[in-house]
Amino acid sequence: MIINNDDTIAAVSTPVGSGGIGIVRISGDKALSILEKIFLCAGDKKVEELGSHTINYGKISVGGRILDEVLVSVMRAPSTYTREDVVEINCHGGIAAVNSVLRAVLNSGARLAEPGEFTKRAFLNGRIDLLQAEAVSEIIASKTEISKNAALGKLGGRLSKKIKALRDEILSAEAAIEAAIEYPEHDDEITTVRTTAETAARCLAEVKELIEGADLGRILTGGLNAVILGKPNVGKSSFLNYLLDEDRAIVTDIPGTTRDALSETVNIKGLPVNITDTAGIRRTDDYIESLGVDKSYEYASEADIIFMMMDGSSEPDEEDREILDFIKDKKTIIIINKSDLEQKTDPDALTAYAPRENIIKVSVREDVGVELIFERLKEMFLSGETSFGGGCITGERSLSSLKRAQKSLENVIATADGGFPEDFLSMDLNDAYEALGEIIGESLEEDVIDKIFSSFCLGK
Ligand SMILES: Nc1nc2c(ncn2[C@@H]2O[C@H](COP(=O)(O)OP(=O)(O)OP(=O)(O)O)[C@@H](O)[C@H]2O)c(=O)[nH]1
Ligand SMILES: [Mg+2]
Repeated sequence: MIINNDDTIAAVSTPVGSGGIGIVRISGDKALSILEKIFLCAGDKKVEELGSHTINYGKISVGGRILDEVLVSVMRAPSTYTREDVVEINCHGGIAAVNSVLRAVLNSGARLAEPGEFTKRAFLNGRIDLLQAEAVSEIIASKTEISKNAALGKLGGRLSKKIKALRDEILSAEAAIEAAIEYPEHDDEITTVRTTAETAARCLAEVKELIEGADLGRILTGGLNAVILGKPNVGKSSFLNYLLDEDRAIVTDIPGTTRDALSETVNIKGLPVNITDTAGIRRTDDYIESLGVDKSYEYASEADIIFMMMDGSSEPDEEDREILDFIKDKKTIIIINKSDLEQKTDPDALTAYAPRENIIKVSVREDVGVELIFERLKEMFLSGETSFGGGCITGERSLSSLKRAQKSLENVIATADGGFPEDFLSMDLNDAYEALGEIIGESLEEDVIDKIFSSFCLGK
Protein backbone atom coordinates (compact mmCIF):
# COMPACT_ATOMS: atom_id res chain seq x y z
CA MET A 1 0.00 0.00 0.00
CA ILE A 2 1.69 3.20 -1.14
CA ILE A 3 0.03 6.25 0.28
CA ASN A 4 0.82 9.86 -0.30
CA ASN A 5 -0.04 11.70 2.87
CA ASP A 6 -0.27 15.01 1.00
CA ASP A 7 -3.41 13.82 -0.75
CA THR A 8 -6.81 14.86 0.37
CA ILE A 9 -8.77 11.72 1.14
CA ALA A 10 -12.48 10.96 1.29
CA ALA A 11 -14.70 8.04 2.19
CA VAL A 12 -18.17 7.16 3.37
CA SER A 13 -17.85 6.87 7.16
CA THR A 14 -21.24 5.34 7.89
CA PRO A 15 -22.28 1.75 7.19
CA VAL A 16 -23.40 0.90 3.69
CA GLY A 17 -27.17 0.48 3.41
CA SER A 18 -30.21 2.49 4.27
CA GLY A 19 -30.27 4.75 7.30
CA GLY A 20 -31.37 8.19 8.35
CA ILE A 21 -28.13 9.85 7.39
CA GLY A 22 -24.90 8.92 5.71
CA ILE A 23 -21.65 10.78 6.19
CA VAL A 24 -19.00 11.49 3.59
CA ARG A 25 -15.80 12.52 5.30
CA ILE A 26 -12.97 14.47 3.72
CA SER A 27 -9.55 15.18 5.21
CA GLY A 28 -6.56 17.08 3.87
CA ASP A 29 -5.32 20.41 2.57
CA LYS A 30 -7.89 20.56 -0.19
CA ALA A 31 -10.91 19.57 1.92
CA LEU A 32 -12.29 23.12 2.00
CA SER A 33 -11.55 23.99 -1.62
CA ILE A 34 -13.24 20.76 -2.70
CA LEU A 35 -16.27 21.69 -0.63
CA GLU A 36 -16.32 25.13 -2.23
CA LYS A 37 -16.72 23.50 -5.65
CA ILE A 38 -19.81 21.46 -4.78
CA PHE A 39 -21.56 23.13 -1.84
CA LEU A 40 -24.29 25.73 -2.18
CA CYS A 41 -24.42 27.05 1.35
CA ALA A 42 -27.64 28.64 2.61
CA GLY A 43 -27.39 32.42 2.65
CA ASP A 44 -24.93 32.27 -0.26
CA LYS A 45 -22.00 32.03 2.14
CA LYS A 46 -18.60 31.10 0.79
CA VAL A 47 -16.80 28.18 2.40
CA GLU A 48 -13.94 30.42 3.50
CA GLU A 49 -16.43 32.46 5.55
CA LEU A 50 -17.60 29.41 7.47
CA GLY A 51 -16.20 29.22 10.98
CA SER A 52 -14.31 26.19 12.24
CA HIS A 53 -16.36 23.55 14.00
CA THR A 54 -19.67 24.77 12.60
CA ILE A 55 -22.51 22.90 10.97
CA ASN A 56 -23.86 24.45 7.82
CA TYR A 57 -27.04 23.82 5.89
CA GLY A 58 -27.10 23.75 2.08
CA LYS A 59 -27.11 21.64 -1.05
CA ILE A 60 -24.54 19.59 -2.90
CA SER A 61 -24.65 20.55 -6.54
CA VAL A 62 -22.65 19.52 -9.59
CA GLY A 63 -23.05 21.32 -12.92
CA GLY A 64 -26.27 22.94 -11.77
CA ARG A 65 -27.77 19.62 -10.70
CA ILE A 66 -28.71 19.22 -7.04
CA LEU A 67 -27.46 15.89 -5.67
CA ASP A 68 -28.72 16.16 -2.10
CA GLU A 69 -29.77 18.46 0.69
CA VAL A 70 -27.10 18.30 3.38
CA LEU A 71 -25.59 19.54 6.63
CA VAL A 72 -21.87 20.11 6.42
CA SER A 73 -19.51 20.11 9.40
CA VAL A 74 -16.45 22.24 8.79
CA MET A 75 -13.47 21.58 11.06
CA ARG A 76 -10.25 23.39 10.38
CA ALA A 77 -6.83 22.06 11.32
CA PRO A 78 -5.35 21.40 13.80
CA SER A 79 -8.16 20.56 16.26
CA THR A 80 -9.63 17.75 14.19
CA TYR A 81 -9.65 13.98 14.11
CA THR A 82 -6.70 13.86 11.69
CA ARG A 83 -5.18 17.26 12.60
CA GLU A 84 -5.85 18.24 8.99
CA ASP A 85 -8.79 20.22 7.63
CA VAL A 86 -11.79 17.93 7.91
CA VAL A 87 -15.19 18.25 6.26
CA GLU A 88 -18.09 15.93 6.98
CA ILE A 89 -21.06 16.01 4.69
CA ASN A 90 -24.21 14.64 6.31
CA CYS A 91 -26.38 13.47 3.45
CA HIS A 92 -29.54 11.44 3.36
CA GLY A 93 -28.80 7.83 4.17
CA GLY A 94 -29.04 5.13 1.56
CA ILE A 95 -26.60 4.03 -1.06
CA ALA A 96 -27.62 6.39 -3.87
CA ALA A 97 -27.46 9.72 -2.05
CA VAL A 98 -24.22 8.95 -0.24
CA ASN A 99 -22.48 7.57 -3.30
CA SER A 100 -23.45 10.49 -5.51
CA VAL A 101 -22.00 12.91 -2.97
CA LEU A 102 -18.85 10.81 -2.60
CA ARG A 103 -18.43 10.73 -6.37
CA ALA A 104 -18.75 14.52 -6.52
CA VAL A 105 -16.06 14.84 -3.85
CA LEU A 106 -13.73 12.43 -5.64
CA ASN A 107 -14.29 14.19 -8.98
CA SER A 108 -13.37 17.47 -7.32
CA GLY A 109 -9.88 16.37 -6.32
CA ALA A 110 -10.02 13.92 -3.40
CA ARG A 111 -8.73 10.37 -3.45
CA LEU A 112 -10.70 7.47 -1.98
CA ALA A 113 -9.28 6.72 1.47
CA GLU A 114 -7.78 3.35 2.33
CA PRO A 115 -9.37 1.51 5.30
CA GLY A 116 -8.23 3.17 8.53
CA GLU A 117 -6.49 6.00 6.72
CA PHE A 118 -8.15 8.80 8.71
CA THR A 119 -6.95 7.22 11.94
CA LYS A 120 -3.56 6.54 10.39
CA ARG A 121 -3.24 10.25 9.71
CA ALA A 122 -4.21 11.04 13.29
CA PHE A 123 -1.33 8.75 14.28
CA LEU A 124 1.21 10.04 11.76
CA ASN A 125 0.33 13.63 12.63
CA GLY A 126 1.00 12.85 16.29
CA ARG A 127 -2.50 13.31 17.69
CA ILE A 128 -2.72 9.77 19.00
CA ASP A 129 -0.22 6.95 19.43
CA LEU A 130 -0.59 3.45 18.07
CA LEU A 131 -2.28 2.08 21.20
CA GLN A 132 -4.89 4.80 20.99
CA ALA A 133 -5.38 4.13 17.29
CA GLU A 134 -6.00 0.49 18.09
CA ALA A 135 -8.45 1.58 20.76
CA VAL A 136 -10.48 3.35 18.07
CA SER A 137 -11.04 0.14 16.17
CA GLU A 138 -11.73 -1.69 19.41
CA ILE A 139 -14.47 0.77 20.33
CA ILE A 140 -16.06 0.16 16.96
CA ALA A 141 -15.80 -3.61 17.38
CA SER A 142 -17.04 -3.64 20.99
CA LYS A 143 -19.98 -5.92 21.58
CA THR A 144 -20.56 -5.09 25.24
CA GLU A 145 -20.43 -2.04 27.49
CA ILE A 146 -17.44 -3.36 29.43
CA SER A 147 -15.46 -3.94 26.23
CA LYS A 148 -16.28 -0.47 25.04
CA ASN A 149 -15.32 1.14 28.34
CA ALA A 150 -11.94 -0.60 28.38
CA ALA A 151 -11.24 0.58 24.83
CA LEU A 152 -12.39 4.08 25.71
CA GLY A 153 -9.98 4.16 28.66
CA LYS A 154 -7.21 3.12 26.30
CA LEU A 155 -8.16 5.86 23.85
CA GLY A 156 -7.91 8.30 26.74
CA GLY A 157 -4.23 7.40 26.92
CA ARG A 158 -3.84 5.88 30.38
CA LEU A 159 -2.21 2.75 29.07
CA SER A 160 0.04 4.79 26.79
CA LYS A 161 1.13 6.86 29.77
CA LYS A 162 2.03 3.72 31.67
CA ILE A 163 4.16 2.46 28.79
CA LYS A 164 5.84 5.84 28.43
CA ALA A 165 6.60 5.99 32.16
CA LEU A 166 8.20 2.55 31.95
CA ARG A 167 10.30 3.64 29.01
CA ASP A 168 11.41 6.78 30.85
CA GLU A 169 12.50 4.73 33.81
CA ILE A 170 14.46 2.32 31.62
CA LEU A 171 16.04 5.19 29.74
CA SER A 172 17.22 6.81 32.98
CA ALA A 173 18.76 3.54 34.08
CA GLU A 174 20.46 3.25 30.73
CA ALA A 175 21.78 6.80 31.00
CA ALA A 176 23.19 6.07 34.45
CA ILE A 177 25.03 3.03 33.08
CA GLU A 178 26.38 4.98 30.11
CA ALA A 179 27.59 7.73 32.43
CA ALA A 180 29.25 5.15 34.66
CA ILE A 181 31.06 3.62 31.71
CA GLU A 182 32.09 7.05 30.39
CA TYR A 183 33.38 8.32 33.75
CA PRO A 184 34.55 5.24 35.62
CA GLU A 185 36.42 7.40 38.13
CA HIS A 186 33.07 8.63 39.52
CA ASP A 187 31.46 5.24 39.42
CA ASP A 188 30.72 2.94 42.27
CA GLU A 189 30.14 -0.05 40.06
CA ILE A 190 28.45 -2.19 42.66
CA THR A 191 25.89 0.48 43.53
CA THR A 192 25.17 1.28 39.87
CA VAL A 193 24.62 -2.35 39.01
CA ARG A 194 22.41 -2.90 42.03
CA THR A 195 20.27 0.16 41.32
CA THR A 196 19.87 -0.94 37.71
CA ALA A 197 18.77 -4.39 38.78
CA GLU A 198 16.23 -2.84 41.13
CA THR A 199 14.82 -0.65 38.37
CA ALA A 200 14.66 -3.61 36.02
CA ALA A 201 12.80 -5.66 38.64
CA ARG A 202 10.27 -2.90 39.18
CA CYS A 203 9.66 -2.51 35.44
CA LEU A 204 9.52 -6.27 35.00
CA ALA A 205 6.70 -6.54 37.53
CA GLU A 206 4.69 -3.97 35.58
CA VAL A 207 5.40 -5.61 32.26
CA LYS A 208 4.21 -8.92 33.67
CA GLU A 209 1.02 -7.29 34.87
CA LEU A 210 0.43 -5.92 31.38
CA ILE A 211 0.97 -9.39 29.93
CA GLU A 212 -1.60 -10.80 32.33
CA GLY A 213 -4.00 -8.04 31.33
CA ALA A 214 -3.52 -8.91 27.67
CA ASP A 215 -5.54 -12.06 28.16
CA LEU A 216 -8.47 -10.00 29.38
CA GLY A 217 -7.86 -7.57 26.53
CA ARG A 218 -8.18 -10.35 24.00
CA ILE A 219 -11.38 -11.54 25.64
CA LEU A 220 -12.90 -8.08 25.78
CA THR A 221 -12.20 -7.42 22.12
CA GLY A 222 -12.58 -10.83 20.54
CA GLY A 223 -14.87 -12.47 23.07
CA LEU A 224 -14.34 -15.35 25.48
CA ASN A 225 -14.30 -18.67 23.65
CA ALA A 226 -16.60 -21.04 25.48
CA VAL A 227 -17.58 -24.58 24.52
CA ILE A 228 -20.44 -26.67 25.84
CA LEU A 229 -19.25 -30.23 26.14
CA GLY A 230 -20.96 -33.36 27.41
CA LYS A 231 -22.38 -36.70 26.48
CA PRO A 232 -25.58 -36.84 24.40
CA ASN A 233 -28.91 -35.70 25.75
CA VAL A 234 -27.67 -33.87 28.85
CA GLY A 235 -29.12 -30.52 27.67
CA LYS A 236 -26.25 -28.78 25.85
CA SER A 237 -28.36 -27.41 23.03
CA SER A 238 -31.05 -26.43 25.52
CA PHE A 239 -28.41 -24.38 27.34
CA LEU A 240 -27.34 -22.66 24.11
CA ASN A 241 -30.95 -21.81 23.32
CA TYR A 242 -31.38 -20.49 26.84
CA LEU A 243 -28.40 -18.17 26.39
CA LEU A 244 -29.66 -16.93 23.05
CA ASP A 245 -33.22 -16.75 24.24
CA GLU A 246 -34.36 -18.44 21.05
CA ASP A 247 -34.69 -21.92 19.59
CA ARG A 248 -31.44 -21.76 17.68
CA ALA A 249 -30.35 -25.39 18.06
CA ILE A 250 -32.58 -28.42 17.64
CA VAL A 251 -33.49 -29.99 20.95
CA THR A 252 -34.99 -33.45 21.20
CA ASP A 253 -34.93 -36.29 23.68
CA ILE A 254 -33.08 -38.42 21.13
CA PRO A 255 -29.39 -38.76 22.06
CA GLY A 256 -27.13 -37.56 19.24
CA THR A 257 -29.38 -34.76 18.04
CA THR A 258 -26.59 -32.26 17.49
CA ARG A 259 -24.17 -33.49 14.84
CA ASP A 260 -22.15 -30.39 14.09
CA ALA A 261 -20.79 -27.56 16.22
CA LEU A 262 -22.82 -24.36 16.30
CA SER A 263 -21.40 -21.01 17.45
CA GLU A 264 -23.03 -17.75 18.48
CA THR A 265 -21.96 -14.67 20.42
CA VAL A 266 -23.80 -13.68 23.57
CA ASN A 267 -23.36 -11.05 26.26
CA ILE A 268 -22.99 -12.59 29.71
CA LYS A 269 -22.72 -9.99 32.45
CA GLY A 270 -20.90 -7.65 30.09
CA LEU A 271 -18.53 -10.34 28.91
CA PRO A 272 -18.72 -11.05 25.17
CA VAL A 273 -18.86 -14.83 24.90
CA ASN A 274 -18.49 -16.83 21.70
CA ILE A 275 -20.30 -19.97 22.68
CA THR A 276 -20.18 -23.24 20.79
CA ASP A 277 -22.68 -26.05 21.21
CA THR A 278 -21.15 -29.34 20.22
CA ALA A 279 -22.19 -32.85 19.30
CA GLY A 280 -22.64 -35.05 22.37
CA ILE A 281 -19.60 -37.16 23.09
CA ARG A 282 -20.01 -40.91 22.92
CA ARG A 283 -18.49 -43.89 21.17
CA THR A 284 -20.42 -44.35 17.99
CA ASP A 285 -20.33 -46.36 14.76
CA ASP A 286 -22.09 -43.62 12.90
CA TYR A 287 -19.39 -42.03 10.73
CA ILE A 288 -20.92 -38.54 10.61
CA GLU A 289 -21.60 -38.52 14.32
CA SER A 290 -18.03 -39.62 15.08
CA LEU A 291 -16.70 -36.70 13.03
CA GLY A 292 -18.86 -34.43 15.17
CA VAL A 293 -17.43 -35.97 18.34
CA ASP A 294 -13.85 -35.36 17.16
CA LYS A 295 -14.78 -31.79 16.42
CA SER A 296 -16.25 -31.35 19.91
CA TYR A 297 -12.90 -32.26 21.46
CA GLU A 298 -11.08 -30.02 19.02
CA TYR A 299 -13.20 -27.01 19.94
CA ALA A 300 -12.84 -27.79 23.63
CA SER A 301 -9.04 -27.98 23.35
CA GLU A 302 -8.88 -24.42 22.11
CA ALA A 303 -11.51 -22.91 24.39
CA ASP A 304 -10.91 -20.36 27.17
CA ILE A 305 -13.58 -22.11 29.20
CA ILE A 306 -15.43 -25.39 28.93
CA PHE A 307 -18.97 -25.81 30.19
CA MET A 308 -19.03 -29.52 30.85
CA MET A 309 -22.62 -30.59 31.14
CA MET A 310 -23.93 -33.66 32.95
CA ASP A 311 -27.38 -35.03 33.52
CA GLY A 312 -27.91 -34.91 37.29
CA SER A 313 -30.82 -37.33 37.10
CA SER A 314 -28.57 -40.23 36.14
CA GLU A 315 -25.46 -41.71 37.69
CA PRO A 316 -22.19 -40.56 36.07
CA ASP A 317 -21.16 -43.30 33.64
CA GLU A 318 -18.16 -44.24 31.50
CA GLU A 319 -18.97 -41.57 28.93
CA ASP A 320 -19.08 -38.87 31.60
CA ARG A 321 -15.84 -40.13 33.10
CA GLU A 322 -14.03 -39.97 29.76
CA ILE A 323 -15.03 -36.33 29.40
CA LEU A 324 -14.17 -35.56 33.03
CA ASP A 325 -10.66 -36.93 32.43
CA PHE A 326 -10.36 -34.69 29.40
CA ILE A 327 -11.41 -31.49 31.23
CA LYS A 328 -9.52 -32.21 34.44
CA ASP A 329 -6.64 -29.79 33.82
CA LYS A 330 -8.63 -27.26 31.83
CA LYS A 331 -10.61 -24.24 32.92
CA THR A 332 -14.05 -25.74 33.33
CA ILE A 333 -17.40 -25.13 34.91
CA ILE A 334 -19.19 -28.42 35.45
CA ILE A 335 -22.90 -27.90 35.00
CA ILE A 336 -25.09 -30.59 36.52
CA ASN A 337 -28.33 -30.14 34.64
CA LYS A 338 -31.89 -31.36 35.16
CA SER A 339 -32.02 -30.50 38.87
CA ASP A 340 -35.81 -30.57 38.53
CA LEU A 341 -35.62 -34.36 38.40
CA GLU A 342 -34.55 -36.75 41.14
CA GLN A 343 -30.77 -36.38 41.54
CA LYS A 344 -28.22 -39.15 41.18
CA THR A 345 -25.06 -37.09 40.65
CA ASP A 346 -23.32 -35.73 43.73
CA PRO A 347 -21.40 -32.49 43.05
CA ASP A 348 -19.10 -33.15 46.01
CA ALA A 349 -17.93 -36.34 44.33
CA LEU A 350 -16.57 -34.41 41.36
CA THR A 351 -14.05 -32.17 43.11
CA ALA A 352 -11.16 -34.14 41.63
CA TYR A 353 -12.09 -32.62 38.28
CA ALA A 354 -12.89 -29.00 39.09
CA PRO A 355 -12.90 -26.72 42.15
CA ARG A 356 -16.15 -27.07 44.10
CA GLU A 357 -17.26 -23.52 43.28
CA ASN A 358 -17.06 -24.44 39.61
CA ILE A 359 -19.54 -27.27 39.99
CA ILE A 360 -23.03 -25.86 39.63
CA LYS A 361 -26.43 -27.52 39.74
CA VAL A 362 -29.07 -26.11 37.44
CA SER A 363 -32.22 -26.83 35.60
CA VAL A 364 -32.06 -25.22 32.20
CA ARG A 365 -35.62 -26.22 31.48
CA GLU A 366 -37.03 -24.71 34.67
CA ASP A 367 -34.55 -21.80 34.68
CA VAL A 368 -33.10 -22.59 38.10
CA GLY A 369 -29.50 -21.80 39.02
CA VAL A 370 -28.28 -20.66 35.63
CA GLU A 371 -27.54 -17.22 37.06
CA LEU A 372 -24.90 -18.90 39.28
CA ILE A 373 -23.01 -19.96 36.16
CA PHE A 374 -22.98 -16.37 34.95
CA GLU A 375 -21.78 -15.08 38.32
CA ARG A 376 -19.00 -17.63 38.41
CA LEU A 377 -17.93 -16.78 34.88
CA LYS A 378 -17.76 -13.13 35.79
CA GLU A 379 -15.66 -13.87 38.85
CA MET A 380 -13.30 -16.00 36.80
CA PHE A 381 -12.74 -13.61 33.93
CA LEU A 382 -13.73 -10.12 34.99
CA SER A 383 -12.37 -9.90 38.53
CA GLY A 384 -9.31 -8.03 37.25
CA GLU A 385 -11.42 -5.82 35.07
CA THR A 386 -11.55 -2.78 37.33
CA SER A 387 -7.77 -2.59 37.49
CA PHE A 388 -7.69 -2.55 33.69
CA GLY A 389 -10.16 0.29 33.30
CA GLY A 390 -7.46 2.19 31.42
CA GLY A 391 -7.53 -0.51 28.79
CA CYS A 392 -5.49 -3.62 28.14
CA ILE A 393 -2.85 -4.53 25.67
CA THR A 394 -4.53 -6.48 22.89
CA GLY A 395 -3.32 -8.22 19.79
CA GLU A 396 -0.38 -10.44 19.02
CA ARG A 397 1.81 -7.58 17.91
CA SER A 398 1.81 -5.73 21.22
CA LEU A 399 1.89 -8.93 23.21
CA SER A 400 5.04 -10.16 21.51
CA SER A 401 6.68 -6.76 22.12
CA LEU A 402 5.76 -7.04 25.79
CA LYS A 403 7.24 -10.51 25.98
CA ARG A 404 10.43 -9.25 24.39
CA ALA A 405 10.61 -6.47 26.97
CA GLN A 406 10.06 -9.06 29.69
CA LYS A 407 12.90 -11.23 28.40
CA SER A 408 15.27 -8.28 28.14
CA LEU A 409 14.49 -7.08 31.66
CA GLU A 410 15.00 -10.60 32.98
CA ASN A 411 18.36 -10.59 31.22
CA VAL A 412 19.26 -7.32 32.93
CA ILE A 413 18.57 -8.83 36.33
CA ALA A 414 20.44 -12.05 35.53
CA THR A 415 23.43 -10.08 34.23
CA ALA A 416 23.50 -7.90 37.31
CA ASP A 417 23.26 -10.94 39.58
CA GLY A 418 26.02 -12.66 37.62
CA GLY A 419 28.41 -9.78 38.23
CA PHE A 420 29.03 -9.09 34.54
CA PRO A 421 30.41 -5.71 33.44
CA GLU A 422 28.12 -2.71 33.13
CA ASP A 423 28.01 -2.48 29.34
CA PHE A 424 26.23 -5.83 29.21
CA LEU A 425 23.31 -4.25 31.03
CA SER A 426 23.01 -1.37 28.67
CA MET A 427 22.24 -3.55 25.64
CA ASP A 428 19.34 -5.36 27.27
CA LEU A 429 17.96 -2.16 28.74
CA ASN A 430 17.99 -0.69 25.28
CA ASP A 431 16.19 -3.67 23.85
CA ALA A 432 13.46 -3.41 26.49
CA TYR A 433 13.15 0.29 25.69
CA GLU A 434 12.75 -0.40 21.97
CA ALA A 435 10.28 -3.24 22.50
CA LEU A 436 8.03 -1.03 24.62
CA GLY A 437 8.35 1.70 22.01
CA GLU A 438 6.90 -0.57 19.36
CA ILE A 439 3.70 -0.87 21.36
CA ILE A 440 2.94 2.81 21.17
CA GLY A 441 4.17 2.97 17.59
CA GLU A 442 7.63 4.42 18.02
CA SER A 443 10.46 2.73 16.16
CA LEU A 444 8.10 0.83 13.87
CA GLU A 445 8.73 0.18 10.18
CA GLU A 446 6.33 1.81 7.75
CA ASP A 447 5.05 -1.46 6.29
CA VAL A 448 4.14 -2.68 9.77
CA ILE A 449 2.17 0.51 10.35
CA ASP A 450 0.41 0.09 6.99
CA LYS A 451 -0.52 -3.46 7.90
CA ILE A 452 -1.99 -2.42 11.22
CA PHE A 453 -4.20 0.27 9.75
CA SER A 454 -5.33 -1.80 6.79
CA SER A 455 -7.41 -3.93 9.16
CA PHE A 456 -9.54 -0.91 10.09
CA CYS A 457 -12.98 -0.04 8.75
CA LEU A 458 -13.30 2.07 5.66
CA GLY A 459 -14.02 5.67 6.57
CA LYS A 460 -12.36 5.49 10.00
N1 LIG B 1 -36.02 -32.42 32.97
C1 LIG B 1 -35.19 -31.68 32.27
N2 LIG B 1 -34.98 -31.93 30.99
C2 LIG B 1 -34.14 -31.15 30.29
C3 LIG B 1 -33.45 -30.06 30.90
N3 LIG B 1 -32.67 -29.48 29.95
C4 LIG B 1 -32.85 -30.16 28.80
N4 LIG B 1 -33.74 -31.17 29.00
C5 LIG B 1 -34.21 -32.15 28.00
O1 LIG B 1 -33.17 -33.03 27.68
C6 LIG B 1 -33.31 -33.50 26.33
C7 LIG B 1 -32.01 -33.28 25.58
O2 LIG B 1 -31.78 -31.90 25.44
P1 LIG B 1 -30.75 -31.33 24.37
O3 LIG B 1 -30.61 -29.89 24.69
O4 LIG B 1 -31.15 -31.70 23.01
O5 LIG B 1 -29.46 -32.14 24.78
P2 LIG B 1 -28.04 -32.18 24.07
O6 LIG B 1 -27.05 -32.34 25.15
O7 LIG B 1 -27.90 -31.06 23.15
O8 LIG B 1 -28.13 -33.53 23.26
P3 LIG B 1 -27.30 -33.98 21.95
O9 LIG B 1 -27.39 -32.91 20.95
O10 LIG B 1 -28.00 -35.21 21.53
O11 LIG B 1 -25.92 -34.26 22.37
C8 LIG B 1 -34.46 -32.70 25.75
O12 LIG B 1 -35.61 -33.49 25.80
C9 LIG B 1 -34.60 -31.51 26.69
O13 LIG B 1 -35.90 -31.00 26.73
C10 LIG B 1 -33.71 -29.80 32.28
O14 LIG B 1 -33.19 -28.87 32.91
N5 LIG B 1 -34.59 -30.65 32.93
MG1 LIG C 1 -27.56 -30.92 21.18
